[in-house]
Amino acid sequence: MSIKIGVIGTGAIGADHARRITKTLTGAEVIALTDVNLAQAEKVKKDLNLDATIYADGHELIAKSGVDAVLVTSWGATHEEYVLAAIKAGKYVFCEKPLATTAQGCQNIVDAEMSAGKRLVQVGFMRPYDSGYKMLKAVIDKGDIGTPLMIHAAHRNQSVGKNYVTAMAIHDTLIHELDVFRWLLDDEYVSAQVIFPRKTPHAHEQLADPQIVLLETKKGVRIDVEVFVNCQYGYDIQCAVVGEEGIANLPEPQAITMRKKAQLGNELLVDWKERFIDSYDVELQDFIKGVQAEQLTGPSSWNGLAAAVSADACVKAQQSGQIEAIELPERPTFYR
Ligand code: NAI
Ligand code: ISE
Repeated sequence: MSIKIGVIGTGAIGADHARRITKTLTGAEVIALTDVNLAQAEKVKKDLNLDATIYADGHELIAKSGVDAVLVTSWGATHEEYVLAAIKAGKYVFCEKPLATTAQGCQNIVDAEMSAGKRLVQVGFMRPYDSGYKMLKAVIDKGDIGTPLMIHAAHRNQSVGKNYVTAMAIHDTLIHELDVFRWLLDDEYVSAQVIFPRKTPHAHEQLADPQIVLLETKKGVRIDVEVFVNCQYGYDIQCAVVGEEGIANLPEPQAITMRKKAQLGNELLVDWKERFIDSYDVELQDFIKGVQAEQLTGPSSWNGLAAAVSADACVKAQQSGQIEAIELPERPTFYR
C-alpha cells in the first residue's frame, strides 16, 4: 500500500524530504503540501512535478481524509500544535527536531500519544540511522574500548543567518548530540554547564559563538561538545569516545585524497543535507515502513522529551553560568 503523505512546511528540509519520498524511497507519495509561504509550496510541487493539493494551512491538510500520514517540517515553534492535531486525528506523524521547543510542549505530546493508546509520532533524529554512528555504537557495545569514560565532540557549521541566536545553539544544533549520546551510551544526563570562549568576529551581536557544553551522565561519563556555527571552513561533526582501553572515533565522510599543487588533502562538506543524506533516507524509509506495518519503531516522543528536558537545562546553564541539574521524569512503560 502506498502511504499518502502531507508535508507541512516546504522549506529546506521539507522540500528535501518531499524529494526523497518522491525520487528515492519506496512505499509512499506526497499528495498534499502547505507552507505559510504558499509560493514556496507551489515551487516544490512544480520542481518535483507532484500530483499534490496545496492547502491554505496545516490544520486543513491534517484533517483531509486522503492524507494517511503527516510530515511536520515547519519552524520548530509550530511543531507542537501540528503534532497534537495529527494525534487527535489519529494520523501518523513524522516531526522534524525539535519535537517542541519546550519540555512542557514535548510532555503535552507524550500525554496525548499515550491517551491515543498507540505510537503515532516519530521524531526526526537521524543520527542513530547514520552508518558511522552505528559502527561507533557497535564498537562500544562489544566492549572493544572498555567502559566509556569521556566523549569529546564538535558540531560545526560553516555559518548561520542573523535569526540564529545563542539559545539556538542548544535547541537547534546541540539537540542532535543530546539525542545521539543517550543512545550511544545507553545512559541519561544528570547535569549541564555551558562555557563561552572568546567570541569569533564572524558571529553577529545576538549570538555567542563558539560555545562549549559540558555534560555529565548518570554512569559518570563526562562529555564536552564544542558548538561552533560560524567556523567558516565547512560542516564538521566530530565524536571521539574515550574508553578504559582505547578511543573510538566517528568515521569521517568518504572523500578522495588528492595530491595537487604541492598539497595533500581532501574536500570537506559544507552542507548538513549532504553530510547525513543516507541517514535521512533510512529514517524516512523506516517511518514509511512503520506506518505500513502500523508500528513505529524509530525515535519516539519520549526521545523528543528527553532531548528537550536536557536542552532546557543547557539554556538555563547558558544564562546562569552555573552547573544545572537535568532531571528526566520516569520513563512510562508505553515507551520502553
Ligand atoms: P526553513 O526555514 O528552510 O523551512 C521552514 C518552512 O516552514 C518555511 O518555508 C516556512 O515558510 C514554513 N513554515 C513556517 N511556519 C509554518 C507554519 N505555521 N505552517 C506551515 N509552514 C510554515 O527551515 P528548515 O531548515 O527546513 O527547518 C525546518 C525544521 O526542520 C526545523 O525544525 C529544523 O530544526 C529542522 N531541521 C532538521 C534538520 C535535521 O538535520 N534533522 C536539518 C535542518 C532543519
Ligand atoms: C540544523 O537545523 C540541523 O538540524 C542540522 O543538522 C544541524 O547541523 C544545524 O546545526 C542546524 O542548524
